[in-house]
Parts: sequence; structure tokens; C-alpha cells
Amino acid sequence: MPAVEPAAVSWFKGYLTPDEQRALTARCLEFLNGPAGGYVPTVRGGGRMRVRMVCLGRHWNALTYRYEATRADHDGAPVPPVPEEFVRLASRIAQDAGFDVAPDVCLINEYGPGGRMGLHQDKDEGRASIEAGLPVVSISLGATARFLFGGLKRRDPVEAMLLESGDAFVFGGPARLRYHGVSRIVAGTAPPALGIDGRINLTFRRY
Ligand SMILES: O=C(O)CCC(=O)C(=O)O
Repeated sequence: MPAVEPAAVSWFKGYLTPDEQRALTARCLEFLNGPAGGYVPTVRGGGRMRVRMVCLGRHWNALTYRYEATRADHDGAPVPPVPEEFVRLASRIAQDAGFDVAPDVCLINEYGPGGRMGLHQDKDEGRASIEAGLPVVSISLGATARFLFGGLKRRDPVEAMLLESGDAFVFGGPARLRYHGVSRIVAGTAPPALGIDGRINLTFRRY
């Protein structure tokens, strides 16, 4: 059990050491550049997302907004499992934020210089997971992102935060459905040792 009370929102700056960031970036690039790797999803209105995405554990279908076992909106490929070391890392971060959870879904998003993600809620996970407020655990690698964090309604005021490489950000409990997005990537801020110019973000959830 976590030793701390659950916090609705936790921002752990510099959670990952430079070595951990390097190793995790390399693993993400294996998934993004491997067979059935990253692709740019088209959402149900017909627009193309401004990230390259690959899902582990379950695939998030950008046309139906449902999770599924194969990439039905893209190439029909099966979804690889979330690696054990990813689950251990995300569980440890969740625990540090006061949550006892082993995530079973990981979305890896790669942002180029013009990458961004519109304000949205993460609400496509199972009802029990959402109702329990099981958290979203986010890890940032590479270039800094201007991350927008709003309220439970789309029109609520939005706070802008600069998520840097190695930061972990957790939102759960009463904050689980808060709107969030990425308005831009700050050029030239990726640690050179990672070997990427853009940004990679991992979000973990329990379906
Ligand atoms: O890239 C980020 O920091 C946010 C990603 C996100 O909002 C998501 O995967 O739902």
C-alpha cells in the first residue's frame, strides 16, 4: 500500500535520472520505429492528430474512442503487452502519488517540432477504473512541453505548465477527468544525450 495519502495531482520534477531517461527513450523508440510502430491517427472528425502514437496493452482507436486488442483504425496489427519494467515504473510513480495501481495500458506519443494535442479528457477507460479515480501517470522525455491543465469542464480556466524531460505527472481521484492537452513543444530543449529533437510522452492508465 502507498505510504502517502493520494494526491489528486502530483508533479514530480526530474523524477527520472538522465540514465533512466536514456534507457526509457531507447525502449520507446524501439516501439515507435519497430514493426507495427508509431503512426499518425486520424480522429473521427477526419482531422489528423499532431503526434505519432503507439499503444501497448490495449489500442486506443481514434475513430471510435474505444480500446481494443488490434489496431482496427490503422493496420489491424495486434497490440504488444506493456513491458513489465514499464508497469513497475508507472506503479512506483503512482505509489509515490498515493495510488495503489498496476497500469495495463500505455500510450506512447511522439511530438515533432509542430506537435501538439488539443484539450481533452481521458475518459475511454473502463467505468470501474474511472469511477475509482485510478490515475493517469504521465512521463515526459526529450523537449519541454507546454502542458495545459484545465478543470472538469472544457471552458474551465486552464493552467500552463512546462513539463521537462524526466518529469512525472499524475492525476487521479477527483482530478481524473480534468481536461488537459499540449499547446506546443519548446524547440531546442531536449537533452542531447537522449538523441531525439522532439518529445516522447508516455501515459499509463488502468483500463
Ligand atoms: O503529452 C502529454 O503530456 C499529454 C498526453 C495526453 O494528453 C494523452 O495521452 O492523453
